[in-house]
Amino acid sequence: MDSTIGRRRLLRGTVLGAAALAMSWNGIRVRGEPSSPLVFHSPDLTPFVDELPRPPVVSGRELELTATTTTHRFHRDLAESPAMGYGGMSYLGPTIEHRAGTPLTVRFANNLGEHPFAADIDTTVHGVSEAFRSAPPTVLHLHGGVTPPASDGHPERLVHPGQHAEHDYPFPQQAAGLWYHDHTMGITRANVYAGLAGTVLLRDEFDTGAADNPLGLPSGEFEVPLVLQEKIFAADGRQLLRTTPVVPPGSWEGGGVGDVGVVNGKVWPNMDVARGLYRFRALNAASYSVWNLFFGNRMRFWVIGNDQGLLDAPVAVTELLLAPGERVDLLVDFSGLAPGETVELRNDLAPPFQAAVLGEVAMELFCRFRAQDRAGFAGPVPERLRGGPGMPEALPPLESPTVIRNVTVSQPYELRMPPSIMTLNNLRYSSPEIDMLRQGTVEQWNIVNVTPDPHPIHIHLVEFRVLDRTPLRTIEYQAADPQPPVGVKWTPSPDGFLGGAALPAQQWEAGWKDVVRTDGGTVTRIIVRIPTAAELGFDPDAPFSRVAGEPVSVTAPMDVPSRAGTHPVHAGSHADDLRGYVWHCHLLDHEDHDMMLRLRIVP
Ligand SMILES: [Cu+2]
Repeated sequence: MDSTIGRRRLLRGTVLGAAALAMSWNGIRVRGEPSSPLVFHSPDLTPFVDELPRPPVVSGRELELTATTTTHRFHRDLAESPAMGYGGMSYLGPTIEHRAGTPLTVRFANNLGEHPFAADIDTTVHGVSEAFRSAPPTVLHLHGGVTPPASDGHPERLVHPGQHAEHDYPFPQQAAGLWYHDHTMGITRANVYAGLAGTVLLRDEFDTGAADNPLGLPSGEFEVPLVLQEKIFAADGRQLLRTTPVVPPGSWEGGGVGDVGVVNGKVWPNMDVARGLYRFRALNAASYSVWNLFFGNRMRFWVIGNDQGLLDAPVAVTELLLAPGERVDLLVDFSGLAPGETVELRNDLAPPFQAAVLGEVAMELFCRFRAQDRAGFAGPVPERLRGGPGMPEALPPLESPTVIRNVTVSQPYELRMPPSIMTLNNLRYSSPEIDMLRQGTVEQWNIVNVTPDPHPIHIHLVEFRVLDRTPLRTIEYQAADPQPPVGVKWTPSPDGFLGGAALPAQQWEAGWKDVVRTDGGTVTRIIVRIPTAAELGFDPDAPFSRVAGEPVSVTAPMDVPSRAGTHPVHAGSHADDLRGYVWHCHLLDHEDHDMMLRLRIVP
């Protein structure tokens, strides 16, 4: 069993770990089959007893958004759980609806009390201090927003309890389903899991969201955001951040799957639907799991858009893979159901190696739709969405890259659970080797994933297109240029180590993206367009203060409470001002430690 326990954890946690193992079995009932003694399990819960909530919609040029600690009931038969929410909600946040190209200012405030996962915070992780337990900082990131650096929600620009930050969003981009969530250095996984996430529906003159929209898409009650997550609950109703007793309390886990589906904040909810077409804006807001989504009756549905906007035309599918951070814009036709007939949204993708070795299994159910008598939206599935009259321009062909950038996704050689650290380019977050992307260029990123597991890679500010995925002869690749100790950049070219034919991007992932699923042992190629300051309307390389609410070039006090970067291994970024953006794995445990690097968009 030693080989499955983190050595770093073992040294200081053997006794604690054994105690946790024993206590977990007294306190938590096992739910269903199969079950593993190495995984926590939710109590038995009856599905479909709660109605699917629809988050309230807010809009306007100036919004206030406050993060608060709350209690939230996830299921009729569960007691209330400590949680976090935005904008007065007990969990998640309101849906922000906004017109692209019009500025939005969000006054973001931190009103958080003691962290619901205070005992689970790992202060050995980069940037995390003891104070985060009682007075958690938070950072607001608008995922997919084309946002000036000072407003992007840089993970080091912490907003502490009692503080606020102004975020300016010019949105020089097209209609898309974006989302906002916490991005705090080292505790993003805890803050998002607690509830700090919400949907943004960005509109434009084509995708207006109104009933008379020129694309003929369902709107109003027939357009529904689905914030999809999975969780584990304790018998007392508390949501559990931990997934396994193998890792002692207070230690970074590296990620694990849940055993119940949560949609818009409720466990396995029901939604009564009219017998017609619906538009679902689905988001994988989970910490760790990639899902293969499908309907229980295997009915066909249509993908009309993904992360950054609409596809040229709807793509009919019966299932699709959705990784954390990714969004899909779906049309689902319930007109074939008889009144009272039901169909579930399901998943059947088994968890990856790292979770499967603990006995973790797929979380198979999200929610149920029950057909009403009434007919609903009667319009057909549109034939085209782009490139015709009253439509946005067709997606442009892929541009030829002028820069080839090899990046690696890896964990150190070791047989342990969890790994001691996850890395991009074999570097820590604090590495001074910052990727410089030159404005106006087109880059091809060869994302070389040498782990056995999928990792969704998200790049802030830019949009990209997915080219293809090619199997990598991983062992030979690593043998030819062995991975040095963490901290030494390691990005060998995959040329000469490809192990098969390139699999082109799926038709439904052909549009503009900001997250790409990179599979284990695979080279994923994306084409990244680096925007210019003129195109953006702002300087993407402008420095900004690390202290929210203060101007650039203040003499930043070195005694800011809970100041990041105190860990001796990680103390690498102590400049007063910040600059640029980040790119990272969107598995939240991974981005916390340390699968996140800084990047700059330079002239
Ligand atoms: Cu990852």
